[in-house]
Amino acid sequence: MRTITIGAAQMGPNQRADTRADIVARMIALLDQAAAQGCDLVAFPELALTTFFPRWYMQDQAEVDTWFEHAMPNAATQPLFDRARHHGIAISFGYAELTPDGHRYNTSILTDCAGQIVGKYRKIHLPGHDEYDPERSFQHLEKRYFEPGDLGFNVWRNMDAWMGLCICNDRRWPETYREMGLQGVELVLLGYNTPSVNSQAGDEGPEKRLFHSELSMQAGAYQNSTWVIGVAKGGDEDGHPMIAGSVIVDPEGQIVARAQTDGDELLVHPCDMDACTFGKQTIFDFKRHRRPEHYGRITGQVGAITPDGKAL
Ligand code: ING
Repeated sequence: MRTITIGAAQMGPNQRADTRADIVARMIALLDQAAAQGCDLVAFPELALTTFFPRWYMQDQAEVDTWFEHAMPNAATQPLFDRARHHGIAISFGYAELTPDGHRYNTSILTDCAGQIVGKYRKIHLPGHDEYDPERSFQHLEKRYFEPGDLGFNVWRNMDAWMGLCICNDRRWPETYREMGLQGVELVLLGYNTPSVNSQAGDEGPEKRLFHSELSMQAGAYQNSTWVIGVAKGGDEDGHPMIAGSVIVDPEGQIVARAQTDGDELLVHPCDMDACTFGKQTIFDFKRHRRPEHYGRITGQVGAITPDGKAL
């Protein structure tokens, strides 16, 4: 048994006016709860330190950059790293990263139990658009404010397990999990900020959004025989509702813990990393069953092309 007791630290809304200190204090409170419940690792959401600012159209880069972190850890987050190290708890969380050479990413990091960063991921699948869209009931400007991630999908050895990171929209793409599955991943940590409604299709509400969110993570877990921890930042941010629905999914795709609220809420589950092994050695023994010679389109094409040559 290689059991890691994992806390999924769902966060309620971060308002535009909230300070980093206000937000980090809430994260530390969740971390203390996790320590009291024996957690070894705690996962926080995407863009945990701020409101989901890509919903706002901004033209002044200086204003945009107020939502970004110039270093990690930094003065605002050092108390979080210090508390995690004090508890001996590994953490992961997402934030907006501004690199010293001026690149901007939607980023997530993973630490070991001593508070050292052992993994960094920059979001590859950026949803939304890059210019103001008057047709939308609200904006989703991740393509405006972030560059696509440049680090790929990686897996790191941490706490005697193979761990990987992805972020929000990445969870909807099977390639995300398979890239990590082909590295033997046993634990995928992902945060998300998912609007409760579709800005382009009024009939898609929170129920369908929650269904798609769980479907995607359950499939990814099952098809790669890995644990998947999906952690929401939910609730009403400045009048914009986001789904909650954080889950812990086991390597057979079963949801073993699910958030009941859309606020700050800690899910805790003892996750045995050895539970990944049977699936990897049988139904998803990739070396015995996969046929990459027939998968050329998956990396050879970007968009769909019908047999009569029509690009969709
Ligand atoms: N948010 C959403 C997500 O992928 C979205 C955007 C929602 C895209 C629903 C498509 C359908 O969960 C982020 N931040 O990626």
